[in-house]
Amino acid sequence: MPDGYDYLFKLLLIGDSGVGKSCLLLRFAEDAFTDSYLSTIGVDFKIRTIELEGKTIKLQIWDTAGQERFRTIAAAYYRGAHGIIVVYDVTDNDSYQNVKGWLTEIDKYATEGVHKLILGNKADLVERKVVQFETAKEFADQLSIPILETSAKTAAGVEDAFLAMAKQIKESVDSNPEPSSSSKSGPSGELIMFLSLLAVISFVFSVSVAAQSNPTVVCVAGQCIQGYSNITGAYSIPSG
Ligand SMILES: Nc1nc2c(ncn2[C@@H]2O[C@H](COP(=O)(O)OP(=O)(O)O)[C@@H](O)[C@H]2O)c(=O)[nH]1
Ligand SMILES: [Mg+2]
Repeated sequence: MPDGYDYLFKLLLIGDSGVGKSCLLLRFAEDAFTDSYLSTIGVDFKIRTIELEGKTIKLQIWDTAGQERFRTIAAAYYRGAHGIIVVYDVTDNDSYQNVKGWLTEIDKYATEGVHKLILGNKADLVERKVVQFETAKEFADQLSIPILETSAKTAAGVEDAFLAMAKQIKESVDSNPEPSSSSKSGPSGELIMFLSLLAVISFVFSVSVAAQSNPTVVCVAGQCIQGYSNITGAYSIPSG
């Protein structure tokens, strides 16, 4: 058992800004709550180890910033996640309407077969509630995505939500044993980085070779273009 655990699952929290992602993480990882906004810059993570069905599961939970400008940062984290939790605020209909958009982001960036969970947070604000659970549940059922209501403030449902996600992932890992429980299908981020770097190096190399003789043809990854090197050695592609 590596480092005292049987499984390592990476989870990701996404959803609009202000729905309570950081508070949910704080509640689950440290059993604490704050009334102030927790400013999240890009991504941040917390770890909590749980016991489930006699096994020790280490949950590494990544928190993202919901702002549009950070979406590209978050995208890289979708790929490594075993489970993604989409959070909306039950007092904010826009945040619920945007769940669809967040699910699209998952389809775009996450590994196929990633486990999903929708959470309607701030369930303690009963008087201000505008998104009814039945409505949200109907939507989630159509997509076969589990849904729960939580309150990071009172802690209601929070433990259940993360445990449900861990259970879902464990069942799937147990029924499809992979070389490592924490491995995912598809190339790793590191491999993609390495291949991109290789492509850049080979391009720079081809261009510098091309600069020696002009005009010439440069081929990168099977794509060939004809161009001319100018006096400074910079490479230019002829127009037309
Ligand atoms: N009443 C209530 N307020 C909450 C709850 N969760 C978060 N908040 C408040 O909502 C605001 C935004 O929370 P935060 O976790 O920073 O949202 P994030 O942008 O999604 O990470 C803060 O003022 C929190 O105190 C909750 O369950 N109930
Ligand atoms: Mg936050």
